[in-house]
Amino acid sequence: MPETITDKKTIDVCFSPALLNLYGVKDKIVVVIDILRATSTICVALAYGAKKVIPVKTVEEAKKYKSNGYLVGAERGGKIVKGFTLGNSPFHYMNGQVKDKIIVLTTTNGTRAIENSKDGLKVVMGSFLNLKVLTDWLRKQDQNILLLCAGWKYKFNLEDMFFAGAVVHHLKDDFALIYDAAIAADDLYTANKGKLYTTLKRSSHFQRLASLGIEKDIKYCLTPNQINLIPIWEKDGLVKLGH
Ligand code: 3SL
Repeated sequence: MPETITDKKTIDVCFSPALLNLYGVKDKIVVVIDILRATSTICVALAYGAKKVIPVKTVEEAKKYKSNGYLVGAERGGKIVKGFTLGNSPFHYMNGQVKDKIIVLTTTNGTRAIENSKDGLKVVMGSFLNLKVLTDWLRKQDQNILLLCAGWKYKFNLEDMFFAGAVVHHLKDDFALIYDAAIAADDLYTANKGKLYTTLKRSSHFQRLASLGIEKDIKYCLTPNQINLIPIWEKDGLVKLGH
């Protein structure tokens, strides 16, 4: 179905931020996907009362915010960056300390993908944690959608494609799949939806996090519909949609 002969809204998937220049974002809703773990953790921080999450690309920027008194999380290679007490685990943001605070976060891939998407018509965060509320909202939007997978250092990641497939799967009656990435993601999800954990177990980032002893984070991030909000970009950071 070539693009020119559909008058339906479209949904497409970009498998790496390195490919983002092939897709215009200005006229699309961009859903940033880094389910392990940045976009899951951002959902958690807002669900536990953070006012805003400001994603920053570099550790240097994060340090500046920290020295100005902000609560700052910093992760590289799956670990908390030296000198910080918060990293990118959703569990770091589940205690009272984030309530009513502005949180600053830098992660290896996720926060960079968010930065790169800022020109999107609307920019929202997707994760299994907020799958239902996200897809219900997206279905009602009258715009084309781009699902941007954060990947790992610009390389393709299976878990982000899997989640993109879940979103496509839930929306494909209302949106046209005009390019093959959306079809491939939907196929991956459809074939494996009952075995999320085992399908992703071989993936490189699952293995990376497991080798750091954080399977608890993986299990939580792969549990659908724990959170009933959508983080959306507004001015300089991510806030709860409709806050
Ligand atoms: O790459 C990222 O942005 C992170 O989500 C990676 S990690 O899960 O914190 O290792």
